[in-house]
Amino acid sequence: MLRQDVPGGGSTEGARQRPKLVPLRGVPMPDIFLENWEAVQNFRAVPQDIVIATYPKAGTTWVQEIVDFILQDGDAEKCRRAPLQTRIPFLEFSCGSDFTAGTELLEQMSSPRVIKTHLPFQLLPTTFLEQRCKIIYCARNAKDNLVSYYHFDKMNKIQPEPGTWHEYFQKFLQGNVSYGLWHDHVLGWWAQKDLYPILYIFYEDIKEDPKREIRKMMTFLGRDLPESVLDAIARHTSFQAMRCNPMSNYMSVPPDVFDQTVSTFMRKGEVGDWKNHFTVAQDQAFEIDYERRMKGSDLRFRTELQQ
Ligand code: PPS
Repeated sequence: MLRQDVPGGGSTEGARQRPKLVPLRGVPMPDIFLENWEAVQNFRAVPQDIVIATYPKAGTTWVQEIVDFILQDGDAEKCRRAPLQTRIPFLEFSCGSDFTAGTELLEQMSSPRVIKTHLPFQLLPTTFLEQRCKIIYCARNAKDNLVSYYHFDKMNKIQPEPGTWHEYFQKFLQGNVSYGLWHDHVLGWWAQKDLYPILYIFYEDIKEDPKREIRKMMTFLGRDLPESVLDAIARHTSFQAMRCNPMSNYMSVPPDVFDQTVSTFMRKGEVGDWKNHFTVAQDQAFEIDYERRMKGSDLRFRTELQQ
């Protein structure tokens, strides 16, 4: 297996020790990611770089695939050239010496590079802002985001042990998960969206009308594709299509990293799955906390879509 064919490469042997969370300027981060932090901080962007930024589990993979399709003029064969994690490296990813760090993969790439990050705005290397790189930020409603993150942390061995659903629910509300509080993340990026070339989009909007949102991304990226190509991109990037596509479903990642027998990466892809997880008491606690943390902001989310 090629080193680059798994997130950053890697071996398939041995039991993996889950990382611990360590604060980085107040934001909890997996300790293994911090081993390469100097290279992340010193990363040199160029104006043609395109950044896809998200809180984890907010629709990153979906937007990555859409952006690659736009840049490849809707050519499905070209988008199958490599797994997504190789086509669009994960900036701050680092996982020991047998894995290729995100910064290393990016150094080997030619322009235009597309870069994935989960960093909150205040931790994004300023080079991206200085170079006025285009940034697409995708946000997802907190309830579904939490549910998706819980299932992911169960299967992803390079995340801390999530514990029970009840324990994870508390951790999420306390911001005691990788990348910290969801609320700080979405608000932090929202506050900057008019100061830099940032397109702020929502998972629920893509779900509601994929073609409309694909067109929005295309226009933001300065491309112009015919309607028939937009239709094809919407088809190729549907949940069903991406779930069956080995270049986008992360099945190329060895099971000691992503144990997809526990939960598949492409799990449900729905709006409103939180209703199958939240108890009434949890929902009440969540709403009280949400109101307090989001107070004063005009940022609005939808936790369900009209049928
Ligand atoms: S990661 O690990 O942070 O990059 O994960 P991320 O890609 O942000 O989020 C994964 C969730 O997005 C869902 N997903 C999709 N939903 C709808 N349509 C498409 N095409 C799609 N691709 C990925 C994926 O299923 C995860 O959500 P859940 O709710 O867990 O299913």
